This record gives sequence, C-alpha cells and structure tokens, in this order.
Amino acid sequence: MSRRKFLKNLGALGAGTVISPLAAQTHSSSSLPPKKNSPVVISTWIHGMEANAGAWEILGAGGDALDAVQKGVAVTESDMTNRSVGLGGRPDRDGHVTLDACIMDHDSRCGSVAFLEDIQHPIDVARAVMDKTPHVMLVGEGAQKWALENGFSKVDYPVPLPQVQKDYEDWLIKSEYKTGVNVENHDTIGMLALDASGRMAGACTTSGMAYKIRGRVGDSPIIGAGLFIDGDVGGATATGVGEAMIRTAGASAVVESMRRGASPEEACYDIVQRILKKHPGVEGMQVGFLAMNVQGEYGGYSVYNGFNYALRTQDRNEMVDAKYMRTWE
Ligand code: SD4
Repeated sequence: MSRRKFLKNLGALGAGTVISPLAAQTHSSSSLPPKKNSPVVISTWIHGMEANAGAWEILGAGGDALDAVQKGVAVTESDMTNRSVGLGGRPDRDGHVTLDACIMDHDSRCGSVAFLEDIQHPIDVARAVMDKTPHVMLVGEGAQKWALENGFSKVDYPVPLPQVQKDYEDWLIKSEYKTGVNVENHDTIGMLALDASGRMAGACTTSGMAYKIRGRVGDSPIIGAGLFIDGDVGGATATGVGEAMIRTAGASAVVESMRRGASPEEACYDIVQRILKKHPGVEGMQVGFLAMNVQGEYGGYSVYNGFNYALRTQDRNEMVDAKYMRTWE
C-alpha cells in the first residue's frame, strides 16, 4: 500500500473490528533495551533517519538529550523538500504556512510555539520560550513578535515556496477540504531521546494539516497531546490527526500507562485502542504513537499500517515498522 493511499482519508473512523495486539499484523517492532548508559533516539517516519543523525552528533558525544532533540528535529525543519515540517510545508486554506512545535525535558521543563509564521526553526523558538520566559506556550503574532525581539529573524525567501504555492493554487480550484490526514498533510516529526546520563527529552514540530482552517492548531505543540516527558517514567510523541491526540491527551496517556507498568509498545497500543473507541464510525483516520521509557526500551503503535520510525543506538541505525490494528488498502 502506498503512503498516498495510507494517508488518504480522515473522514470518519469506521466501526471496524479492533484486532487484538496479538492477532494484529506485526513487523519487527522489537524493543530491546540498549546497553546501560548508552543513548537511544527514535523519531517518526523516514525523515527521522537524518534527524536522528543530527541528534546523534550530540548523543554520541555524551551530550544532553534536550540539545540533541532540538538539533535533530531542526534538520527536518531545514529540509525544504519536506511538505509537512518547517517552511517548506503546505499552507492553510488562506495560503499561509503556519508552524507548531514543542520541546520538553526530564525535569518537566517545556516550551512551545503555535501558529508561528516566517521563522525557519520553530523548535528553536520553543526552546527559547522554555529557557527565557516564565511561560510554556506562545502563539501567532505574539510568538513571532517575541521571537523577533529575542534574536530570531524572518526568512528572506518566499513562503509558501513557489512549488508549494502552485500546488495550493491547484487545490484552490476545488478547495476540497478533508478534515484529516491525507496525502497533503502527514509526516510530522516527533523525537524522543535518552542520553548517556539517563536524561530524557522530546521534541515535535510540524506545519500541521495542509489547507487547514486558518488558526487551526493541532496536537504537535500541545504538551500532553503531541509530546509528553516525565523523567521518572519516560516519554511519548504522536503523529497523525491531531484532534484525536488532543481529545485523549494522547502522549500524556501513554506515559501514564507506562507509569502503571505497561511497556512502551503496550502503552502505545492502549492509546490507539482508546482513540478508536472514542471515534466510532470514523474510517481512515491514522494516528501513530512512539514511546520510550527511562530504561531505554521503546516501541510504537498505530491505527493503520504504514507507520514507521527511525531508531538510532550505538549498534543500530535503521527504520522500524510499528505494529498496527487495521489495514488500509
Ligand atoms: C497535526 N499531528 O497538525 C499533526 C499532523 C501530523 O503526521 O502529525 N501529521 O495534527
């Protein structure tokens, strides 16, 4: 099944049968704990490979997980061929690219920006909000104003990019808006890292859903929905239809399951099952979660097939297919 098809619909989540995790189609979603004190980083989708390489420059040298996730996801934000992260992303239905990002560490320190325009690295602004303000989240015009006053500048290239603008103008002809993940709006990057000192951090950044209503903010910058870290337990991040993660406080729910003893994969399975239960009759809504505990065990789970994640440890540098509940043809 192609990525196009896999992400085609949001529509309504169908009332299809939920397959038990044991019966579900599974792939090699192994979660062997890394060697003690050896770092590990996981991140969503294929672009996670390059992002992990960026993070590994810090993790492999014994550096801080927080710096590593910031550096890692910034690699994806810089990729102007990526249509769902950073300023190469697709615009909202009024033609503006708006970015959402957040970052969190093992001490529950966190920073977030949403509905931010014209700044290359929203993740750096989120980190600066965390480091320099008493707040967690800045949005829109205020976030941009604060960023410009604090050392960031607007980019000097056209946003949307010319090709993206052309696609948008083509889209405008029909203006067909699907309130969910489809081919135009997928592949947020969410990253979780554990460093050699046992510190955990996570980051998440996206241009959100293509052709969204202007002002729409998804789960990705919402602490507890698209990302959550608890230094005593572990962390989780999400990709897919953000509204589902917000309704269920998804990333937070995953961490709470791990706190009660679930493995990372079991915890991701639990939230995916809960999301399906809360969206009866909705067909084609993809949601994928990644989790890691403070022992360095990791795992993922999604509603539909096709979700994968990049893994980097001292011994491994590869893509892993997440387990899933349903097959999308
Ligand atoms: C959002 N969760 O804005 C993001 C979109 C996404 O993979 O993750 N796509 O709802």
